[in-house]
Amino acid sequence: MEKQEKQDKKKIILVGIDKAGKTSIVQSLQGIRNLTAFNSLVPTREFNSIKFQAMGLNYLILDLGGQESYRFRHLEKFEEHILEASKIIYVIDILDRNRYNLSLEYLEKIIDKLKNIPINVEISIFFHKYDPDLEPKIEELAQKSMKELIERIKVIIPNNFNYSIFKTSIYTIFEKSKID
Ligand SMILES: Nc1nc2c(ncn2[C@@H]2O[C@H](COP(=O)(O)OP(=O)(O)OP(=O)(O)O)[C@@H](O)[C@H]2O)c(=O)[nH]1
Ligand SMILES: [Mg+2]
Repeated sequence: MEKQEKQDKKKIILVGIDKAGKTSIVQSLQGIRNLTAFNSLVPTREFNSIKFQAMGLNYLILDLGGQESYRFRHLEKFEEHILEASKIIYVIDILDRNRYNLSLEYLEKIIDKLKNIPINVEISIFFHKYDPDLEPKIEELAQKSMKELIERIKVIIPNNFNYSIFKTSIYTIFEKSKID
């Protein structure tokens, strides 16, 4: 049972291979909507820990750098990272088909770690960069990829784990109105 006083504090772990879009998602959650900021992002070194408030909740987000050299270290320290976390978000770049295998291998390693940690953590999987304005051909490919990925993820994550899959994009809330 979760303690009452902990309910206003949420720790979230963001993980996935490099360039998946994790840091962009954090900026987006923080309300940074400046396109230049997204474009000038550099790979996260080691990890970033970000605190912010939204809708009356205090969030602590651990954004784990996804470059190869960090991935190994994060796995080694996973017990530490996951401590008191209520959610893990695993980010997969839906447009990066060539690296699906790599991304799923990393996901599998994380799930293996979780199997040995007695913690009840929600898992969200983001099929990210599913932008609202994808070209029809790319969109069609993305649809197919999603189905394939969902099947593969079912094999990786045991049935008794609590997980959900989402399509995401940092551009989703972008709106334009015709004024002339
Ligand atoms: N089209 C598109 N590009 C995105 C989206 N989110 C992020 N990007 C781009 O993806 C690239 C990588 O984004 P980052 O947020 O730095 O990726 P990361 O997962 O933090 O990478 P590491 O820190 O190396 O692990 C950047 O050029 C972003 O602009 C999205 O929703 N759609
Ligand atoms: Mg990053």
